Amino acid sequence: MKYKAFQFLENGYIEAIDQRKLPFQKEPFLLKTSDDAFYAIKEMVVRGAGVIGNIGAIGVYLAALESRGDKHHVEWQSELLRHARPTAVNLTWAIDRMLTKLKNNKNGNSIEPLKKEAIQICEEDKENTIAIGKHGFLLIEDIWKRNGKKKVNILTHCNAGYLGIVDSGTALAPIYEAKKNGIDIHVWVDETRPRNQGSNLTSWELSQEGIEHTVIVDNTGGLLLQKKLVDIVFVGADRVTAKGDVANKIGTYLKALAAHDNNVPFYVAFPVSTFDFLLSDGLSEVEIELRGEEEIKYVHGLDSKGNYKKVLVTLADTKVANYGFDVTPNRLITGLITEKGICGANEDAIRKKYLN
Ligand code: RUB
Repeated sequence: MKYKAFQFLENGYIEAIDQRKLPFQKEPFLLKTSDDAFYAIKEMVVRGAGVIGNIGAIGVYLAALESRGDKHHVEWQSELLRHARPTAVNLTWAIDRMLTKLKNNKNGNSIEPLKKEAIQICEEDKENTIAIGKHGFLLIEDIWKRNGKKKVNILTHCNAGYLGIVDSGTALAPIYEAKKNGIDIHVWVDETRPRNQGSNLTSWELSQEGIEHTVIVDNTGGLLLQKKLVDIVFVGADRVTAKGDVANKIGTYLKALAAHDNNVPFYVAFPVSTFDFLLSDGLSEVEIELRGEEEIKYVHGLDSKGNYKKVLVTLADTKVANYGFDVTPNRLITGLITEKGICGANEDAIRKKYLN
């Protein structure tokens, strides 16, 4: 099975694109053990809620591969994988699915059933993101028709494209669909400090697809929204509560506030597996990942001679705080796009659509 962010190899191992090196180098990262999968998630070799879930599931399969039939090893490694990163619910969701498969597997060898289940999870994401693209596209098409078929300007934050979820992305899926349907689009890409998923990954993806885009620093969105240079905002999600609060990359909330203040529609796109129906109030209940100081203190890139460099951008002993995610309250969100369609970000609409 071959996806844009990773592929299953003939020998049973997995090869992922090392996202830490994009857009400057496209290098493979080989996953042979469940520890490799843990490392890849923790160190953000791979990232994005969907792909974290996929690699988590693959990690459980790799644990079976290395276990010599020891079920406890698979269970132990699964618990390690579950805690590799805390905010995206897709990781724990995928691990639970794999553990259920392991528990229900009655014939001794669990390697093949677990491999099949991991592939099944990836295939479902693939189908779901195609559907998300089609639903979200209707919103872009509507704006395009209403503005006299002029260019549609879209703002996005972080990377919720095919590097984040196989194989069409979530926030970027409607954009890919619009391009396919010949609609003139332009994407404002938030740089997304500190790890620059926007300037490094989203801009790389959009370049690969030939989609016009402009990278902006994270504080620019407010001005663009005030000046009516943005028609619609699409972001992804790491965890969505039963009342529609959304945890996503740090800075998402500020974009939602600015969009709300300027009456610009703000949509969140994600597969149903990103819902955490056990939670209600996102701000008090979602665990926000705190990451290391290095990500803020250093930036990575090429120098004028084209050499890859890591550069300190603050005094080495300066205190920094690196919150990875924030929570956008449902009142700021125009709608939620999943594979099942679009609904309001409120408890009633969500219950009606997903829990009945
Ligand atoms: C990624 C991020 C993405 C969501 C949705 O954060 O916040 O917007 O995970 O991703 P990080 P997707 O880079 O820290 O993992 O829709 O691609 O699953």
